[in-house]
Amino acid sequence: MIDPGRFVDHLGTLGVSLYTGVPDSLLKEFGRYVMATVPRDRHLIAANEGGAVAIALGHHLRTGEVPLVYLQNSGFGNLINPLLSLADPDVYGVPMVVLVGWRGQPGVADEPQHVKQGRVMGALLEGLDIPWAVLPDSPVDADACMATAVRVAGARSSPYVVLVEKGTFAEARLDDPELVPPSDGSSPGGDPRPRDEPLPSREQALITTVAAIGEGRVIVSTTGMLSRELFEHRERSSSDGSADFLTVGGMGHASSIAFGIALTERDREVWCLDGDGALLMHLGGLAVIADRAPTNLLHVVFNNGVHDSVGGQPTSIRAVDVPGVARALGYRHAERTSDLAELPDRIDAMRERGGPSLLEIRVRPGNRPGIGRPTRTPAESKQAFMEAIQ
Ligand SMILES: Cc1ncc(C[n+]2csc(CCOP(=O)(O)OP(=O)(O)O)c2C)c(N)n1
Repeated sequence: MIDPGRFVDHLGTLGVSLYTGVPDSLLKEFGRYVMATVPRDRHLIAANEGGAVAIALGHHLRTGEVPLVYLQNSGFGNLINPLLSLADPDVYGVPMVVLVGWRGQPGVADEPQHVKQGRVMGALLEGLDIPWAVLPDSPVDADACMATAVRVAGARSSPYVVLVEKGTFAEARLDDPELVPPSDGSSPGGDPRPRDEPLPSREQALITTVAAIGEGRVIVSTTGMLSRELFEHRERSSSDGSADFLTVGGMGHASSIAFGIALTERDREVWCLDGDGALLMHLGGLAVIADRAPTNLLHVVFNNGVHDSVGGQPTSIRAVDVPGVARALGYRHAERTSDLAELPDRIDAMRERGGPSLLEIRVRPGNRPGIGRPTRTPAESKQAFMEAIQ
């Protein structure tokens, strides 16, 4: 296993001076070390993976240095566009190392949404004509691998992808007094919320919301823990979850999926249950929703300020007025609460006024350990969903 501290320190000696990406559970310990030690202006959590490539590209244009982009392979599709049409040696030729958490690696059990992406990674990289390697899990070999990655990226003026298998990184040791704190004295990691604001958990807020929404409505839930909590809640309470569409992959697209349904589902409410990281990832979709203004589209954002599902890394939502953004993009109504007691009334008000309408619920980061995972296959869930909403 590799000590994240050793790994990041070594990257520093290789001249890597900027880190940007979207967090991944396989890279959680690497990310924890980066968050704790790299100054805020040298570590940016991007809204989506393509944005990370663009930030890295801009950094290179200004400094000539080799930046590092990190992500989970689910997000690889998001970065192919700027990678091929900007950074590639056939276009501008911009060196960068791209560290990719390899979910769904063949031979390693994983959830259905990761299996195909994991299986095609090698072939995909070959097809894209991008040099790549798998990070060895011995520290010395890993150092050599990263030295090659930085050298080849620089020599070819090209991105270089390094795939990271499950269990490669050991726990980050952050109690070392030698650790350099971020230069402005603030840690970008951790819970970004004021400590004195009492907030419900996402799971409590979700259960209260679903009860207030009631039976017979269409629900589209976002990627990550929230969909698992919804699934588990349905199982536990024996309530029918057939009209729930769990967006297990495609992070950031739950609201557009709900929109696609709402466009031809005029008689039934369509509820999107979203996360703040997901909302930011493809925020432009809200303008498209607002432009057509389906009155049955009702959007609830569970805002914990972090990418809770992959380790709790902060999103950039902290200073964002979410209802204000929704209204500015054309939603007819948008509000905020963190009070579960008033949630039923808020939900009723949304349906009475009609959509597109957004409710931001402020919740605290964190989840209960051991939350269940969908037991039906995605294909079975799709079938049940389509039958339920006919
Ligand atoms: C395109 C893409 N990028 C990254 C991921 C990995 N991932 C899964 S859930 C998640 C965090 C979601 O954060 P948020 O929407 O704020 O919801 P929370 O987990 O905090 O409830 C991430 C980064 C993914 N599945 N797809």
